Amino acid sequence: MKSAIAVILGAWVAAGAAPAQAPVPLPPSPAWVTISTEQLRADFDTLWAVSDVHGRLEEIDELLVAAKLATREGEDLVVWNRAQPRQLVVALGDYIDGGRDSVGVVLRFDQLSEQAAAAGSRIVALLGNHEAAFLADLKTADRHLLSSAHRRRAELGLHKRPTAEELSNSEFGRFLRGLPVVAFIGSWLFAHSGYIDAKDDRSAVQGYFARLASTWSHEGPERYLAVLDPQSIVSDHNWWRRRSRRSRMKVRLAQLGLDGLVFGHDPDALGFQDVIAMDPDGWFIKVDAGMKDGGSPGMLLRCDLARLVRGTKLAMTTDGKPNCQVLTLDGKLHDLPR
Ligand SMILES: [Mn+2]
Repeated sequence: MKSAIAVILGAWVAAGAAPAQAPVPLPPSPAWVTISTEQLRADFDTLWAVSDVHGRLEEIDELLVAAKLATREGEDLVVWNRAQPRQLVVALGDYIDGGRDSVGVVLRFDQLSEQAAAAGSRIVALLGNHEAAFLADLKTADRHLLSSAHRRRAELGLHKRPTAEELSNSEFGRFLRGLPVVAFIGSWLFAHSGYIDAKDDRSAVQGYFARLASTWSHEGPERYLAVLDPQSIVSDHNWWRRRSRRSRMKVRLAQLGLDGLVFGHDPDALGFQDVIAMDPDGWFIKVDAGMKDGGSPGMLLRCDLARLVRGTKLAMTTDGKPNCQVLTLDGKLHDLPR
């Protein structure tokens, strides 16, 4: 017969007093960036996210200036604000296609990433399906992308009317080929679509990411073809529509020690059109604000790390209230809709 102490001890362990499973037991890979909660707390004060800028250079410049992440040094020159250290900005992909300056947007993130790193901040730029489509098959480059390359030819070191291949071999292509697919930041996953197409058990979820890393170890078009699969973590649309899928996503995230997902890709995700929003349970934040078709002039997710960090985890809410806010072009902060 079990002693009373063993029963109490069993209940205590089951209640979660056992040592927590280490979050994200995944080996390093160029397919992802990992920033632990400890590292977050040591290096940053603010976590920002933006998604689906889609060639809208003027809008993203204005937003970054409104957020004081960048300053304007001329009509077409925006640089990282060196007076604002300890900022972590996650860009969730789809820099190109839509607005008229796709190449300008990519070069802006490229330059700002370097300037931010030199000034005690960091930009983590992730891959979107539009970049993957270009890198998988240069023939998909449309005339808007190529005319944006033509206008930016001096910066790219290219001659008049560059081809998609020349664009791919320029700094534009070099930056895009360096983009990882996902970021594990604290206890949250960041990815363009975010959908994890795996069974719910721990080994299936770990195997899913092991396969992604193995695909990513081969450079070349096949890695981009893989993430263009309609069920991939970069390309899946509308997974968030069904409650059953949302609950299974929570299970899969929990298998990695995670408790949140930040994603873009669908401007109507979670039932909110063209605004950054959170689901009522506080597990998902969608960042696509519909810049592609001009649904909004864009907005930034802003999270104060002092509010967010709880031990080794990040908390989306405090007493049911969202911990992050939304910054609009006028520089004002708003409550996150849910
Ligand atoms: Mn997309």
